[in-house]
Amino acid sequence: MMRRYLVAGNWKMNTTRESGTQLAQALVAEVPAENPGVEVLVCPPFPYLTSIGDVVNGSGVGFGAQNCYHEAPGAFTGETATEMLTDIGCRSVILGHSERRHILKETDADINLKVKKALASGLQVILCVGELQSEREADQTEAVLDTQMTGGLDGVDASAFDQIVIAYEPVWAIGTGLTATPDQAEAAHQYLRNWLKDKYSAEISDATRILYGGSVKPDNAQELLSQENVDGALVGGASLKPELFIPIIQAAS
Ligand code: G2H
Repeated sequence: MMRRYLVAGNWKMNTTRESGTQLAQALVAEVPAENPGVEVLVCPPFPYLTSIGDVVNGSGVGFGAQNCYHEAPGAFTGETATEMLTDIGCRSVILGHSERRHILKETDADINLKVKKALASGLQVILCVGELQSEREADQTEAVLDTQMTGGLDGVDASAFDQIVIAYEPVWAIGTGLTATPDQAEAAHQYLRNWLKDKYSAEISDATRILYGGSVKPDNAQELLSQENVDGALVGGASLKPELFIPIIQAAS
């Protein structure tokens, strides 16, 4: 099965209104409006979602959020409802990123509530999973991925999988300059694809995109993306510079 690549930029808590606008404009100028081989997405911080959404509107670049809350709009100070995201034309949300798991202490149960709410609102969910260095060294990588997949997708019906993307992000490779070798990435992606087959179906396993994230750069993108089970990249630091992000998109094209 041919899976369409997805290259998503996770801007994290970076950019200003002006620098984010310039970055989005540079991408819009380079990314073809029709790009059947690769879907391109940027995920700016919440305050800039609307303005970046305006910049990319009608282009080949989509925009997504980096988080959401699981409740409907109401008295939840400081949170952002999925209804607000869809209201501004946002079509995707990153959930379960390791920075939210490890710094903000989100649990698999928290993430699962958000996953189900985002799916119910029609958003594409990029569910991040990945092991710590200590877990890899203890040979626990597959056990960690199993726990995070099982917890994050608890109660999620097979019919929702056209909205689900998995991102494998080994925590030890995030923002550290360390990258999983193509073989290490491929092995984890293969595990995740088999997991989907065992828990859901061969069709879902074949069709679901599994992205790699963790210090993806122009010089390692090609080799990572050429692995059979790597269907794109979730890019942090290198997504903040057009001269780095555009070659990564081109490597997927
Ligand atoms: C992993 C990745 C993007 P970076 O967090 O989600 O960031 O490419 O900076 O390692």
